[in-house]
Amino acid sequence: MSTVIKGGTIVTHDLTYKADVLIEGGKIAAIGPSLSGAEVLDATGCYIMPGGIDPHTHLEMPFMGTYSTDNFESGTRAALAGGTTMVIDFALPAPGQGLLDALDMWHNKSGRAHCDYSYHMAITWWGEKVFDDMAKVVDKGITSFKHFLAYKGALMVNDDELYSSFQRVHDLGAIAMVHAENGDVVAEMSARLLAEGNTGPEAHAYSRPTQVEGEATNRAIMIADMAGAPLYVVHTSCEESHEAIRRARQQGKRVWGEPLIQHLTLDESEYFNPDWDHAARRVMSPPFRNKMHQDSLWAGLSAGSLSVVATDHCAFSTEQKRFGVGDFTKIPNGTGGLEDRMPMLWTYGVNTGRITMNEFVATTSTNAAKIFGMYPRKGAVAVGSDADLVVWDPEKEKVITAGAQQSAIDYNVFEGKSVKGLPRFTLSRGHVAVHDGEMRSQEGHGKFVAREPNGAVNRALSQWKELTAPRPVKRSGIPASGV
Ligand code: DUC
Ligand code: ZN
Ligand code: ZN
Ligand code: ZN
Repeated sequence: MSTVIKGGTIVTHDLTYKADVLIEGGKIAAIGPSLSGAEVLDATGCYIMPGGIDPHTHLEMPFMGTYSTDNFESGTRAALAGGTTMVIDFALPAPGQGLLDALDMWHNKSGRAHCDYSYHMAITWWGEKVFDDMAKVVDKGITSFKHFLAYKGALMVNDDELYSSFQRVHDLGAIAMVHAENGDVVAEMSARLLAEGNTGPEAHAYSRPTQVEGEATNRAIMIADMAGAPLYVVHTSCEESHEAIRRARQQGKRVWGEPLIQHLTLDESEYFNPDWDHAARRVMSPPFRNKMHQDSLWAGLSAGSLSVVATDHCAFSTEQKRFGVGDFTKIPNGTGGLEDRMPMLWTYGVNTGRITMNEFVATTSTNAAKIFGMYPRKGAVAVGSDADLVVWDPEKEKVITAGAQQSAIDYNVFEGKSVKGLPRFTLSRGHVAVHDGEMRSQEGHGKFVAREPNGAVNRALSQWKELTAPRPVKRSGIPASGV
């Protein structure tokens, strides 16, 4: 069956123009004036954009003694409701577990997905088995490897492991990713805060000041540079981290930064709410920051020094958050946002004039597709691309409430916020998954997307690697003076 989207204005990362879009077999078959098809979707007054790609989610993630509540079923349903048509989740091997085993576990979870998905592979321990498995994982289309510099004693890797893994990433033509917080310092600060009787959720923010993020970002960039690996820094939340990324990019290094919609629109005052549940529900790492840092992130999106807006969607119920009553270090870290990312960014970014519509498309979709090796199959409105599209109504409004959301948790960190700009239609490979807020998505419709290694950007980040590559020195004899 063919579908035509008529009467809208196409918005891509670089172009804005009026045209119809014809879809056949789940792909874009034609773009032009006066197209016809069996099913007609009216896009009058709307923008036709690539569906969103959220390259940072944790669905049904085993973490801090529990599992994040949104799984691939509810999480991808929430994604589609908000205009996002693809997620990239993180496969997390347990210590000692092989990467292919972990991959199987994630494939078992994702069968119920409503939209397409892929994974990044986390490197949570180091050894010969991991080294070998990394090549097999790349062959299966997983071309990005995530490293945690935080969560000491759990997910954290040390610098020697980080350097070894980054070298392997370079050799495989893959991309390194990093959660940049200094886990040793966070552990020390947390212990001290608890010992001093600071047990509430606000102490979570005190335990992770911006310096721990700035230090780890700088460190990861330098180690990636020595290994010659391109580096994607997840959840950049503050100026210190942004500054390191900005500087690296100016130097020609292949480094990308990813602010989250939560950090762009919610600030640290959330942790000082007298309601314990309110504050604990917003505990995530890194924590929310002050306005100065928020301004830095917004500036980075328009300047191009920050590339992708994601969510780190990792949703825990209030009941799960209460594991941390009396000890903030036991509050499961994570917040939701999949359904709200695009409406919130449109409302607070495009409607305020902070970013353009084209920058909106770049940062919610196209840049992620390019960085993670699936452009133009995803992230594009182009003939031959998957028909993962959102028909965006800039006049449609709503107030965000937990009661009306797709996510399975019992609250929403954006509760009460008004948004203007919502999907009229969300299409997953040509299938109408959402029509004016009404869900028509299908459980199990989502497919795994294998990704390409990113050869074009897989170069040593600077001259450093070439200059320091070991070269045996030929000497003619032992100096007489013994120098
Ligand atoms: N941060 C969170 O808040 N949750 C999941 C993992 C992470 O890094
Ligand atoms: Zn993280
Ligand atoms: Zn994360
Ligand atoms: Zn259909």
